[in-house]
Amino acid sequence: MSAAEELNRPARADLRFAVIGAGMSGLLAAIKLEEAGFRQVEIFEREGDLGGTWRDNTYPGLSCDVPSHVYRYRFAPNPHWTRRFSSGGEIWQYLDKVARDYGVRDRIRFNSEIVRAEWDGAAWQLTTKGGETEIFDIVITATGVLRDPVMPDIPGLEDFERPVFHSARWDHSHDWRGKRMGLIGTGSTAIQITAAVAKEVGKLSLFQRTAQWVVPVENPEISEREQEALAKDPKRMEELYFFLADRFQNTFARAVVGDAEELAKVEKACEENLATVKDPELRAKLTPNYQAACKRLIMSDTFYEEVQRDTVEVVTEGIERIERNGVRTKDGRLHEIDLLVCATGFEAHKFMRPMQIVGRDGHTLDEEWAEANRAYRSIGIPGFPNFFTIVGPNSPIGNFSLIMISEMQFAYIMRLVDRIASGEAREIEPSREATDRFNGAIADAMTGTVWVSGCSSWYLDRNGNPAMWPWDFERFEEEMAEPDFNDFRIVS
Ligand code: N01
Repeated sequence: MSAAEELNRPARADLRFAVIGAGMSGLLAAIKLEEAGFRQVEIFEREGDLGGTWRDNTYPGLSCDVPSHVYRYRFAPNPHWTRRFSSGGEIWQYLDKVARDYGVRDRIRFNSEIVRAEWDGAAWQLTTKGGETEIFDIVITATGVLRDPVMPDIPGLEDFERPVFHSARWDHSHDWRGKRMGLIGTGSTAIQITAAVAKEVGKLSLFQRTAQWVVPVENPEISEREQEALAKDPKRMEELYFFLADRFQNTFARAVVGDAEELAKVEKACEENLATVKDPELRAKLTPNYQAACKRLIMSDTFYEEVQRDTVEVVTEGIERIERNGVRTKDGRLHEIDLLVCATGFEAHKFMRPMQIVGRDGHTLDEEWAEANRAYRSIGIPGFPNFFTIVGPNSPIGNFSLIMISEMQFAYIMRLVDRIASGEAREIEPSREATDRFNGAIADAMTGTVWVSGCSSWYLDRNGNPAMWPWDFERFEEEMAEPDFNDFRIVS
């Protein structure tokens, strides 16, 4: 360690950190903790590789619907994105490169699922699936949101004798080209798959339970010349970052939290896009009966074009059951298929569970969240000292670049960690009163959002409340700028 680093070392650089998860936000935490001078940082990853959602999802057509030049770490600009919205593979490569460049990859403990975390009155005892235990002063969970796939609860699924898999576990050993594919679901994933496979599939039966609004967003290539120009001009990349962030924050992100004018623009764009479907019968099938952006809005400028191909049939009749060789719909028809893909979403409200988490006085997270997942500003939970969460409940997951959100949340967490590192606090956790106040304000503000305008979506928790951020970006920036230490229970 250099003399300067030595001087900047926090008083308690020997603090032991556990970072749980090596996806986008876990990598961020590991890199930033190291940068802050902490040397005892263990990164636990359940799977055999890093990258979280960008590792798990490899389906045809996968891309991110946040522009790449803002879907990156602030500290690691990438001039080489090849499209405005890059492919999933490219994003995974970016994360992998950042992890290597910052020396984190080699330190990740892969295939190390943490099954239990227990506060023993002074520290956290973590237990891996293999039964090993280790002690840490601070735990940071970065376990993601759309992590555990949900297979549809349709009778007969186990009887299907041909390849069947979830979209987030795509089995590339089966070539779908020229085959009859069944695709259940019409969320962002299924729409991207449809747009990608329609041209080459033998036949695609798209089983749609609910129609979706689709806003057309172009995805042009970024030429090599442009990439080189960006590489030579970091300032331009920085300007691009802020330009894109600003556009996102002031259009779509405002539309969903009560800006009627912006929402009207989104609705108009969706309606005009839908009007490009020529066949009135197909158009009627694809017409949603709820307000645009109530469900997560889908961005695609190719879906309507591709779904009109002769190779695609949109099946709106409900599914009765799955049989040996196909899907039987309620009208008695058997849709024979060679390969079935379930793009049926994720368990979006589990957060760090099924990990068992036992906080102060034996109080468990399952007890704490028995009625609803309530955190303080998404990052902490009363009764769970020195335990912090990136992208916890009510994070702005659908409205902005999630990387930017993680960075802001992590910077906030670091302000709390500083208190512990400086020796001012031994334990820090949000107070119950502050957490209740925060969740009360969230509940009040939710009534003005589009998510409660009458549709079902993965945004809604088991009580029907959106687990989202109901305010604009400025409010998020304000809340993340500086912890109000009056809102915390601090033991010194
Ligand atoms: O999952 P979903 P997803 N029988 O939960 C249907 C992000 N993402 O993987 O609407 C029949 O949205 C279900 O029907 P219904 C993005 O945030 C981003 O597509 O409930 N159908 C629905 O159509 C996104 O929102 C990107 O009636 C069943 C679908 O399955 C989130 O991930 C790309 C069913 C599930 O849709 C999740 O998207 C991909 C059943 N039993 C994903 N069960 C981009 O960046 C469920 N469905 C572009």
